[in-house]
Amino acid sequence: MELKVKSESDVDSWTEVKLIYSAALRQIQTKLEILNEEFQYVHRYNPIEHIKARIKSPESIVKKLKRYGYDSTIKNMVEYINDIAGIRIICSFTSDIYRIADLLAQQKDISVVSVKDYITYPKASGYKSYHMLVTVPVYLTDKIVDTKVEIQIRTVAMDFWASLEHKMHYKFEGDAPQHIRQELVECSKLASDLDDRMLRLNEEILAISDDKETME
Ligand code: 0O2
Repeated sequence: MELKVKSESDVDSWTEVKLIYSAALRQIQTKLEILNEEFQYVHRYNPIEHIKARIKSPESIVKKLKRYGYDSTIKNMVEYINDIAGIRIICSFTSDIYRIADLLAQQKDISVVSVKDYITYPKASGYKSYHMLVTVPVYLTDKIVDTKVEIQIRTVAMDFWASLEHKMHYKFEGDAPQHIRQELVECSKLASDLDDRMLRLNEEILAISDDKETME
């Protein structure tokens, strides 16, 4: 599977597209690292466990374009594929997810295009995650390109669940046995319960350490 190359310059365009999306990813990644460091300094903890960034492979882009009914051209991929540049932020607690999303949305050079809150409104499969589609300006020698980046923010438990469900989806090509799907829905509930309990425990631990500090 290959992107249709209409002219020699399309090859250059793909290289340029990759360069621009990589630059956009790096910018968001740096912003997140700065926010995380500042958080550590001010609040003495890191809301971000880790970050994964990737550029979607040409094969996956072509597959998605096909699914959407578009020809595999550079123009179509830039216009219709929102997750060429994707970044996944893994947080410890659900409250951190909304905090990070707000902090990103407040940044002057980031424009939020759309938000999908699959945490408040989980998918029927049990999928939970917070998705933001943003644009960030990439400054090139002769132009500024507002570049789309898809940001997924989730807890460690949500990520663990999503990885297994993703594996299942590919293994059974979307036609998984009912009992496995059902078991996954139940696991998603268990993961949510774990997230809620860990959040409550963390708040209790913080409150106790705050009390201790005031007494000292
Ligand atoms: P892959 O293989 O991970 O790249 P859009 O990107 O907006 O055009 P969509 O599907 O409407 O398309 O966007 P949405 O709902 O925000 O989902 C985008 C990505 O979230 C998906 O990318 C998955 O990575 C992830 N995702 C969404 N739903 C599920 C789910 O039920 N289970 C799991 N495990 N992941 C999910 P892709 O391109 O579909 O797949």
